Amino acid sequence: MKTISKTILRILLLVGLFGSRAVMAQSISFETPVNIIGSGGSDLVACDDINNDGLQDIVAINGYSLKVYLQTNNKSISLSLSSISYYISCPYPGPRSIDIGDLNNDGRNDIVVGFSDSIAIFYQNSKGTLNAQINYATGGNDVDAVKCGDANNDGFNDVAVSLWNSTIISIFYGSSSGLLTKIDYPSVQQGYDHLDICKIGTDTINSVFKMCGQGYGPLIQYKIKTNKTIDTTIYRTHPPGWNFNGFCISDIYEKGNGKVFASYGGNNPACAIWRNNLSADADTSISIYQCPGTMRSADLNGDGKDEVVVIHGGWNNLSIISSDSTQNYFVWSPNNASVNSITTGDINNDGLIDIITANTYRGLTVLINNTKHQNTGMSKYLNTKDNIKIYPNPFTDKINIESVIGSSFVFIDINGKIIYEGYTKSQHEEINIDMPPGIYVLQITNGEKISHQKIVRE
Ligand SMILES: [Ca+2]
Ligand SMILES: [Ca+2]
Ligand SMILES: [Ca+2]
Ligand SMILES: [Ca+2]
Repeated sequence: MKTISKTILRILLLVGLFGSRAVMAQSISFETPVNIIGSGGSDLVACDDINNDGLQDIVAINGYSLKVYLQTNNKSISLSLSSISYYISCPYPGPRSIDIGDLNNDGRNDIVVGFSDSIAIFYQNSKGTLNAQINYATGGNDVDAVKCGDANNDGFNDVAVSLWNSTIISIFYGSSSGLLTKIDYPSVQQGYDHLDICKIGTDTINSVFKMCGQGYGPLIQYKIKTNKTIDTTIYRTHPPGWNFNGFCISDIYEKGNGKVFASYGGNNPACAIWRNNLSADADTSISIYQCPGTMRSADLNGDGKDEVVVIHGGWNNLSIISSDSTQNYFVWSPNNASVNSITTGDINNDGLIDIITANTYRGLTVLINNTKHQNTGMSKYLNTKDNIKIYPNPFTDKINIESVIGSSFVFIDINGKIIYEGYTKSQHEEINIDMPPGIYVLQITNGEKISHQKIVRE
C-alpha cells in the first residue's frame, strides 16, 4: 500500500510541477456581483462551516440579529427566507466584531461576538444549530476587535480581544475542558483595532497581531510562549503622519513565507509591505485605490500562494494585490473602518475562494470566483484547512476525506499510536473505521504538504 501511495504521490507532484511551469499567471475574475440580502443590511460578516457538514457558510450581523446562511448541497447559499436568525443580547450600540472558531474543543465551530464590556460565544450543538449566547466579561468597556486562533500554540483555540482606547490586550485561553481563562497584556492605547492570530515569515508557530487604527499607533506582534507569558513584542510603524487602516500577513511572493501588508492614507493612499525584512519599518510600498481599509489574505487562483484583498470603504471598489500586479473590482461600498466588513470562503463548493463584503444598508455583496484553476495538474483546490476537507467532525463510524487523489492518511491517538492508515483512491473518500470514542489527530500527506487536524470520534 505504501509503495503504491508513494508512486502516485510522485506522479502527482511531477504533474503539478509541470503544470505550474506550463501555465502563465492569469488574472483573477468573478461573476457579476450579487446582492444576496437585498434589504435589512449587514454590519459585520464572517465565513466558515457552522453546521458541521464540511460546506462553508456565511454569518452576518445586522443590528442585534445574527443571521446564518447555510450552504446547501446544491452548491448555493440559501437566501434570506431560509436563513436562521439568533438574537444577540447586548447594550447599545450593539455588536462591534465577530469571528468563528472551535472554542470548546468539540470539533464544531462556534461564533464569538464582541460588544460593550463582553464577548458572547454561541456554541454550536450536535444538531448544527447554535446554543444561547454565553457572555464572558472582558474587565473593560468598548470591545473593538475579536479574533479566534491558537495564540500560544498549545493546540487549543483562544480568543484575542482588544478594547477601544485601552492599555491592554486580553486573551481568553482555551483548554481541553473548553473553559476559557483570560490574561491581560500591555498594549498601546488606541482604537479602530484590527487583530489576527497567524504565522509570519517562515515561522511554524502563530503570533498575535494588533493593528492600532488611530493616533498613529503601531502594528504590534506578540510572540507568546505555550505557558502564556510573552516571549517577544515587535512594533512596526508606518510613514509619519498616517494611520494604519488595515493589515494582513500574506505569502504572495513565496509559498509559506508570509510578509506584512498594511494599508494607509485617504486621498494619497498606499500599501506598505515588509518584504525583505520584518523589522520596524516597511521596505516597500505600492500605490493603491482611494481609502484602502480592511485587508484579507486568501489564495484566489489556486496556485498555493495567497493574494491580498483590500476594501475601499465608502467606494464601490476592492483591490486584489498579487505578486506582479494590483487589480480593481466593483463591489457595493463596503462598510468603512470595520474589521469585519469583508470575509473570504468557498461558498459554492467549487474549490475557488469567493469574497463577501458587508454594507449596513444594502446587505451582503458576493463575488463568486470564476478564475480558471492555474494548478490544473493537482485537481481542485479546496478552501479548508490546508486545502483538505474532513467531515463530519465529530464522527461516529464513517468519516469523509476530500483531498488530492493519492493523499496518504494516518489516524493517531492521543498516545501517538497509529490506529489506522491508508491513501485516498478518489477525491472524495468515505472511510468506515471502528475506533474507540476520543480525540485523534488525522495526518494527511498531500504532495509535499503535511496537514494535521484534530478529530473527535463520538
Ligand atoms: Ca456548512
Ligand atoms: Ca465548538
Ligand atoms: Ca491556545
Ligand atoms: Ca467558490
